Amino acid sequence: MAPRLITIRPSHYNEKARWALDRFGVEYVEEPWMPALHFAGTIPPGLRYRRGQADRGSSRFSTPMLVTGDPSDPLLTDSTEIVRFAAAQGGAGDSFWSPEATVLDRHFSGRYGADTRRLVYHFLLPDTAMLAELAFRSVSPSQARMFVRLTPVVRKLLISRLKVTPELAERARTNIVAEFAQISERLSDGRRYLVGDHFSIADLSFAALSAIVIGVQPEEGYGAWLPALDQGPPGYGEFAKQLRATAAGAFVLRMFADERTAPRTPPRTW
Ligand SMILES: N[C@@H](CCC(=O)N[C@@H](CS)C(=O)NCC(=O)O)C(=O)O
Repeated sequence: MAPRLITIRPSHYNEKARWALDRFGVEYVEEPWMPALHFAGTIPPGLRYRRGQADRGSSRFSTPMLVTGDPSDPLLTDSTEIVRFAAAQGGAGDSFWSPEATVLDRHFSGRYGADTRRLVYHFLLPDTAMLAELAFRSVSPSQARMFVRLTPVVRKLLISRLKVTPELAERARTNIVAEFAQISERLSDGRRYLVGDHFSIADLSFAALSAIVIGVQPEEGYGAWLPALDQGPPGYGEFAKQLRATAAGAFVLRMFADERTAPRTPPRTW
């Protein structure tokens, strides 16, 4: 049986895993969820295989989770672990995991990924109609209807769990702008990739974890649906355009255009 990838469909950590599985040609079946409802998908394998670890920004039952079907390593519960699994299957060379690229991945997957998520939640959570569209474009109609009914509760839960306050969202915005300035500076010598002259985990990680603040569209390569820049709440589109105008923003879009193999499960039409 093909591995099962349990996701919060629009999430950037999930895009990181999906990108690697698609790129390295691993067959899998995605089981998409909306936030909070994902526990119905992740708790059974998490308990069964006694895996999963909470960290500052996620629970023990966070996504992505990959049920591999391999008795020696049946459940992978972290995006970088899933990239490792995919890269090993696809025979990625050592340059994909150079020490420098690995350190950058750890950095992007830590506070940076939490900052991009917090800011996007800050933009989107007040917009009930947008959340409904996101649900119907991400998961089955019955799950989306349940998400719509539960939106007030899920919104409260996310705000308190992920500390989506105006002050911390503002701090996240400042951090993201600083990160983009640093990456733009790194690219200013004309290099095509963040480390060396090959695509590595650093490029994949930075592009995937930045995609939600840049609003990368499915036709630009994102493996799920995100609101269009002129459709989402104003702050979302304006900030995305500001970032797209930087060298780091152009780099993210180029990584999706050149290095993102088509996703196995295309985004839904509504
Ligand atoms: N370190 C984890 C973080 C993943 C993460 O934060 N996942 C979020 C989606 S954006 C999640 O599933 N949150 C729900 C939860 O923690 O239960 C990874 O890289 O896989």
